[in-house]
Amino acid sequence: MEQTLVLIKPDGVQRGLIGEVISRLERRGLRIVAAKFLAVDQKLAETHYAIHEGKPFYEGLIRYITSAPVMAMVWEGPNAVQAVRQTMGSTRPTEAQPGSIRHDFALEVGRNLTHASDSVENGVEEVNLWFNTEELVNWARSIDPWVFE
Ligand code: D4T
Repeated sequence: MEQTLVLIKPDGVQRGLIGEVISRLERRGLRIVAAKFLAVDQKLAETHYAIHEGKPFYEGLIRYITSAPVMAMVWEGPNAVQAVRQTMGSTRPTEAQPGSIRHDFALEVGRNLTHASDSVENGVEEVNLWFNTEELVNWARSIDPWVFE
């Protein structure tokens, strides 16, 4: 089953939106596999955002993600990467579709509430970066046949 990493970033945590984000992913039909609430250290932040090193927003991005705790989760489902990105909305909240999380709760790209893996390959890599194998729960939901075709 396809898996994706979801982060509720410091602004989402501070604004009390953990429940809202989880609720939307649950309602969509995605299945939660792992979750932990943690303070992100400099090393994890730099590894996670290594691709953006050198860009003008990089320093601010590292300060932001390490500024308060985050809720890190793994979600799975058919086309989980695409489904979760759609539920989050475009990176720039003012370009996000109405009904998406970033449209409904955010205004600025540097305070866009959540992170979600942007490809299946990055999903695998990011899940391995943020979680140990034993933290991933392999389970079947009783409603799975009503959500997964
Ligand atoms: P994340 O990785 O946080 O889910 O965001 P996206 O996958 O949607 O977008 P991204 O990798 O292009 O950007 C990573 C992160 O950097 C912030 N950012 C981005 C910023 O502060 N200013 C910018 O101009 C851009 C492009 C927001 C998300």
